[in-house]
Amino acid sequence: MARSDRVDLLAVYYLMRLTRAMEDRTRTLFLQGRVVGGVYTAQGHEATTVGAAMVLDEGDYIVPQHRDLGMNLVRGVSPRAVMCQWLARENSPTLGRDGQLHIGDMHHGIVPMISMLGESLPVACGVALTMKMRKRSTVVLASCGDGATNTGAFHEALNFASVQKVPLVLVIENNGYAYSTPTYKQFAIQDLSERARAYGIPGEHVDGNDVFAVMDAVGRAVEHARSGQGPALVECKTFRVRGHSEADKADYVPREVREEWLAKDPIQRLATYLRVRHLLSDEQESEIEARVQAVVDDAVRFAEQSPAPDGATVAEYVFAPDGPIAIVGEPGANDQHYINAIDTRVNQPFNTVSKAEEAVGRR
Ligand SMILES: Cc1ncc(C[n+]2csc(CCOP(=O)(O)OP(=O)(O)O)c2C)c(N)n1
Repeated sequence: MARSDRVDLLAVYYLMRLTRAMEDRTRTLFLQGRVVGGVYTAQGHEATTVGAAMVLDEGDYIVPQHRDLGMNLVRGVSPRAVMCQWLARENSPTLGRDGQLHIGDMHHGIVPMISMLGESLPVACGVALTMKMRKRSTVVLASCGDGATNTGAFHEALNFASVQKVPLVLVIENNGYAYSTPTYKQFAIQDLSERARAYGIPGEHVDGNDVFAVMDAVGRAVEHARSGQGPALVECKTFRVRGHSEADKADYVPREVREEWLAKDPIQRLATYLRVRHLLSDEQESEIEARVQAVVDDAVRFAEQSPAPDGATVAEYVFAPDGPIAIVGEPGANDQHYINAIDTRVNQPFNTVSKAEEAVGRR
C-alpha cells in the first residue's frame, strides 16, 4: 500500500491551505507595515512541505529550513506562535528576537534551523546518529533548497550519513532558484537526486507539486531509513511563486516558466483530485475555508494583542549566560587533553537520558 493511502487527505488539504493562508495574511500585514523584518514565503511549496511531514511518525524529528512553515504546522507548531514570531512579539518562540522561522520545538520533534545554508544538515546527521546509537526506530527528516546542495556541509553530511548508515531522510526542495540564481548556473547535472549515487544511497526525484508523489517517495525513504538501511534522498521539484522575500520582485523568472508552474498549483491539484473522486463536497470545502480563516484571524488577533519585547532586555536570551562549554584555567597554565577541558555536562555517554529528554518523555 502506498504511504499516501494511509493519510487523512482532508487533513492534508486543510494544512496546505492553512500554510498558504498564513503566508498570504503575513504579506498583507507586511504591506501594512505591521511586520518588523522581511517576509520569506513558500507559496507553491505546500505539497512538498506538508506532504513530506505527513508521512512521519509522531516520535520522528524534522530539521526544517526557512520556507518550511508547512512542516512546522504539520508537527503541531501553533499558528499563534508563528504569527507572534513574524510580528516579533514577546511570547513568540524566540521571545520576539527573530522574525522568521528560525524556531525549534523539541516537544514536537523540531530541531531549530541554522541560518547558514547547509549547516543544519550535519546537525541532522548528529541527531540521526544519536537515535541510532540509542537503538531508537526514530527517523530524522531534514530539508534544504537547491542552493544549499552546493555547500560543503551538504556533501559532508551526506557522506557521513551514508558511512554511518544513520536514519536520515533528506528532502531537497528544488524550486529552480537560489535567490535569483537559476539551477543551470548552480550545477551541471539534470537532477539533484543524482547526487545520492555519489554517496551510495537511494535517491529519487518527484514532482514536488504533486502531494501524492511527495508522500509516496518520502514515505519510501522513511521506511528505508527506519529499517536500518541508512539515509535516503528525495528531490522535490517545485516552484517558489513569490520572490525570495517580499522585497524581491522575482523578475528574473521568465514569464513562461512562471505560467507553467502556476498551472500546476499544488493546492488546486489536490482540490481537483478530491472533487473528482467525491472526497470533498461543497459543504466540506466551505467548512475548511471557514476554519482556515478563523485560525488565521485568531493568530493575528493573538499576536497583535501580545506585547513587543522590552528594549531593555534585548541582549537577554541571545547569548548563553552559562554555556555548556567551560574554559578550564588560563591558556597554557593547565595543559591537558582537549576532551578533558570540555565541561563534563556535554560529555555524557550516549545512553544517558538528559533532564530535557525526561521532560519530553519518549524522545
Ligand atoms: C551560506 C549562506 N549563504 C547565503 C545565505 C543567504 N540566503 C538565505 S536563503 C538564500 C537562498 C537559498 O536558496 P535555496 O537553498 O535554493 O533555498 P530557497 O530559498 O530557494 O528555498 C540565500 C542566498 C545564507 N543564509 N547562507
